[in-house]
Amino acid sequence: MIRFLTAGESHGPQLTTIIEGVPAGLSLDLNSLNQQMARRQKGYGSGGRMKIERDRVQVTSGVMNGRTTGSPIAINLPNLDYAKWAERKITPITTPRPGHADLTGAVKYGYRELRLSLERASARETAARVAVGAICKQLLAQFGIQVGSYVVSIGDAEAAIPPDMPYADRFSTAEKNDLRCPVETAVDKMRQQVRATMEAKDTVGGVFEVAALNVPAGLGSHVHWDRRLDSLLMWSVGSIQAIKGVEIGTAFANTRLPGSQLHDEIFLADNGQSLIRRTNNSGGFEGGISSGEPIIVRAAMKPIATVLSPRRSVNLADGKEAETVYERSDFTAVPRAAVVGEAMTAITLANALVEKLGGDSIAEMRPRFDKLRQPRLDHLPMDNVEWSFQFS
Ligand code: EPS
Repeated sequence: MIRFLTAGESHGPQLTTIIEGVPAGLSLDLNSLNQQMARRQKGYGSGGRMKIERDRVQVTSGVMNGRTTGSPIAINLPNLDYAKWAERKITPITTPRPGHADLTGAVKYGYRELRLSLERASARETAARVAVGAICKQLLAQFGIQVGSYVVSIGDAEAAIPPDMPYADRFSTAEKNDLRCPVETAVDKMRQQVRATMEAKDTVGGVFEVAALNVPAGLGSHVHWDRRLDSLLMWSVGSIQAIKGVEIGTAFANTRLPGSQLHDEIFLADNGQSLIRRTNNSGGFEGGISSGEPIIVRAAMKPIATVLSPRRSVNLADGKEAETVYERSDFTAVPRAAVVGEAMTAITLANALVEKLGGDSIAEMRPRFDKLRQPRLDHLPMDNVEWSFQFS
């Protein structure tokens, strides 16, 4: 099982991560790992912090001579901003920001200084997730699986993505602009939305989409709630800071269609051997199991809680109603969050693949992958005889 833990405060010395369960023999390309880190740092609407950090992973365990050993992988990510904080006198924060973990964190842990909530709730931690996701992406790539993302909307500015636009084109266009917008003609509209937000001293949320391509059919399971892979994806992507809604495919819009029009009908192709779909309204899942179609995860990010214009709150130090005090932050983080969504999707899918294939090493996984059952007539023989339930 692939699992990971992160530690680290937003303005502390570093983020520390341990990843367990990555099979041995995966050759890790550190440059490509660092490219993933850089992708997360790019995004119009970021605050000053992204000009300070230059995220580069330091791998201190679990990788020898460029290959994973099967041992836990330890990763350090220094916070360059720490140098300033280490010598700073810290002004107390006693007025919780609505929408942030300031108040709820204090209720839960009894903090007498709200910065303690802020430091760990901060989305700085997503840098560690992207490092883990980058390793998982390299694992998935060994089996031809690709995970990409793009921003669907920021505030009211929406990219009208033609339904037949290939995913490769969506990814490559998104990669070329700092809004991660997949449709060139919508980039300016999104930029305008973010600019207006900055001018209004406000913050804005949005929706991003993650697509996983070439995922084999048969990952996940319908037999238990905690093995449904679609649910696990909703959980993992929903755990990203400020994500408040996740859907598989166009789940909410699908509620407006009758079942007869919604469900992806099954056809024969490949000389009558392969079972194929001509639509993917299911977003790549049936019964919590991957169908072999692209896996689509859409996430709604709320506007960031740190708003430049003061919000009404209560100063816990003197018990009086007061306005919030601004801390440097982002105006929007939707383009960057999409990259984090990719990471969480990659981690969840890599775990499902390892579960399906078993194996302590890539070499063991490969032949098992090649033998996976496919949605093909010759892989799915039916008994086709009358039978009866006999439970005892
Ligand atoms: C964040 C606030 C900002 C963001 C930060 C998340 O940091 P700061 O308070 O230092 O200006 O830039 O995100 C990151 C540091 C990052 O690496 O993504 C918050 O409060 O969540």
